Amino acid sequence: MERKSNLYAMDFIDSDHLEAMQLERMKKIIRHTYNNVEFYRNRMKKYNLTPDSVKTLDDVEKLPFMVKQDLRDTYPFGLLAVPQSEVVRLHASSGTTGKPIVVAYTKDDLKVWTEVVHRALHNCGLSNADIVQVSYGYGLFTGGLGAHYGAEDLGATVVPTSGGNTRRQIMLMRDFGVNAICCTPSYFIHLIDEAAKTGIDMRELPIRAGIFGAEPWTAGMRKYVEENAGIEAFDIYGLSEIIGPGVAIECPCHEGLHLYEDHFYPEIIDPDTGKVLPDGEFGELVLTTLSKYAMPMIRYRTRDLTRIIPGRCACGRTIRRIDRISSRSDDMFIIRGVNVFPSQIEAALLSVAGTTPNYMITLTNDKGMDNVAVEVELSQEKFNELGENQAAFHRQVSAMVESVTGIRIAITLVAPGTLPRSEGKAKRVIDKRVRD
Ligand code: DLL
Repeated sequence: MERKSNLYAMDFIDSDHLEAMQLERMKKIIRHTYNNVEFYRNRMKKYNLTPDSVKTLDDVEKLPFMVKQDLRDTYPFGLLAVPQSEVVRLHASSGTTGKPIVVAYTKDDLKVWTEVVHRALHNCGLSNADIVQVSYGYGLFTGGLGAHYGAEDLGATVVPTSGGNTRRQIMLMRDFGVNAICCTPSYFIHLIDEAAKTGIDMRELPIRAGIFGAEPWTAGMRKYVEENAGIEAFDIYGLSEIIGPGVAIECPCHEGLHLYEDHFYPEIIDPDTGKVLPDGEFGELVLTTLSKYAMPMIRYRTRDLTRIIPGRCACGRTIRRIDRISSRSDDMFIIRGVNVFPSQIEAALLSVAGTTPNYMITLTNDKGMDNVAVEVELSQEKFNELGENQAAFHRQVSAMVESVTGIRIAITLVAPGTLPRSEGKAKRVIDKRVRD
């Protein structure tokens, strides 16, 4: 009981105490990383920095950024800051070249992760009285296990369905009287549609909350799920590099996402210049992990665009809020919770002989759910060879794209010379998504 009230009290900490805690943790994690990660030490040296260069929180601005490419360059364990014997868990998320990026956790790191997800779910009004279905994928993706341990720590009854097998998910929701679900917003829309097909109206089930994240979603989508399922939808944010889900979450005021600043130090920068921007201005979110020791991230550029919302939330929590994340400053897009880079699609297409580098990716959205379609030109030879009999080749290309990206993508094979050519940089992605 006491642990719990201390835990929740952190959300209401006054800013002096918070900053003192952040600085102490910041200094410790920088020293730890400097001492244990050669890659990071070399980078600091390049800028004539040592751990002693950081004496105040503002000094953090002197430190170099870390980026996703750093994780790729050091794949798989080059950023480990503890001996492998202290690592108890690995997760991974998809990368541009087929190689994932890998993240590692010590036992204590997992406790931090569990704590933030526990706080996040409590923040949404959930408690040990609730039955929580976790339909984020379990496995290398951080969604499933991250939500799972946090919900268990809260004392909720967890139904670990993972993703997929949609009809069974609906049956269990109904039979177990599930009150809350954790999944991607696009999967929840699919659940609503499938339920309707079997004659089940979600509004009549006991489910009252959805903890949705892992991909951008809009106000329109919120309205749709709230109306069609009779639930309250909460936006949860996170990324593997930082910890997984639980970096930030909405409270019942739904005026932005409270960021767990005692564990993740946020900055907003101008993505072009790298300059730190004041609260209220939109830019790229940069995070420093203050209490994660296996693979700390120092000034990690998330590529997610948002702002720190100035002022205090009506719920009384003092930890600051970020705005809903609506877009990214790189070309990664997220389809059904899966991170996809155009270069992955390109690599998959070109690994099948008979396709050409002339392809076009089109992103659309429907009911707030993102979709991707790909057109690719065949080589003249292949085109002639196949004639009307494209089906088998089409299956081959589709299977390759699915195996590289992890999602099924609609592929259209087109005749040579069909797609528009560009005189400058090729425009490979047409984004027709409507954002509200
Ligand atoms: O998606 C972790 C997660 C799991 C978050 C479950 C929330 C719920 P990654 O696969 O590494 O980790 O993808 C991280 O997903 O940089 C954002 O671009 C995007 N993202 C995550 N949550 C949200 C959100 C997980 N609520 C990347 N809104 C991040 C918008 C989000 N984008």
